[in-house]
Amino acid sequence: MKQALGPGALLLRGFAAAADAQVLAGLQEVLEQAPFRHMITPGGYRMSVALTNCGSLGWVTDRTGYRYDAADPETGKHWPAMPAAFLRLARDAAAHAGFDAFVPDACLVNQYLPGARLTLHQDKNERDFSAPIVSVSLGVPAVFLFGGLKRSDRPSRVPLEHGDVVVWGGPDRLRYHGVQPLKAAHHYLLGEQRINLTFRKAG
Ligand code: MD3
Ligand code: FE
Repeated sequence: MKQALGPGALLLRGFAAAADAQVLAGLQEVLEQAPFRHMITPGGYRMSVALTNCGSLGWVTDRTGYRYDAADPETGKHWPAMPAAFLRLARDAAAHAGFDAFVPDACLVNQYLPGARLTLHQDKNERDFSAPIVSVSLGVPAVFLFGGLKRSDRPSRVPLEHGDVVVWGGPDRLRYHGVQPLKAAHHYLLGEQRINLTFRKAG
């Protein structure tokens, strides 16, 4: 089922559910090479969300700022390759939203445990804002905050559940967004965690 969240934001409820086992197998391979870790923001705070990356570029933050980097700062090695099941899912979801031939070069994997959250922010470290962003939610449900072009615009609340996919593009690409603190719950495949895969064309 397709639901428009804005002129360029399409929610595909349950789109990833059929492929969840393949996606989670791909995630295990990524985590063996690049485990979840808590990064430090430029302001000096430890993120409550733990993260890792796969693909040729990964999103990283430290005291010097936010950026995309080909290397994992923990090891100095390249990020793991994007699993085939990840690429397929991102490409198929983008195509359903009208973006043909979406080939992401970066997949940020966020891990939320109870209490973890993402404060309102914009994604603007990418080179090309014309490419969409595809976001895949797995595990424990969360409340997504979808704001406006100003931080002060009151966000709407969108519940996101296991298998939900959102494709963001065009006029909604620079909207503020965040995730409310995760409520404790259990998911039969993922236990206490929520995982979000965010596919981007970053380079
Ligand atoms: C709306 N992650 O890592 S991506 C992030 O659930 C991030 O972990 C969210 O925001 C999460 O930066 C979901 C959803 C997303 C991404 C880009 C957007 C929503 C967006 C750009 C514009 C508007
Ligand atoms: Fe974001």
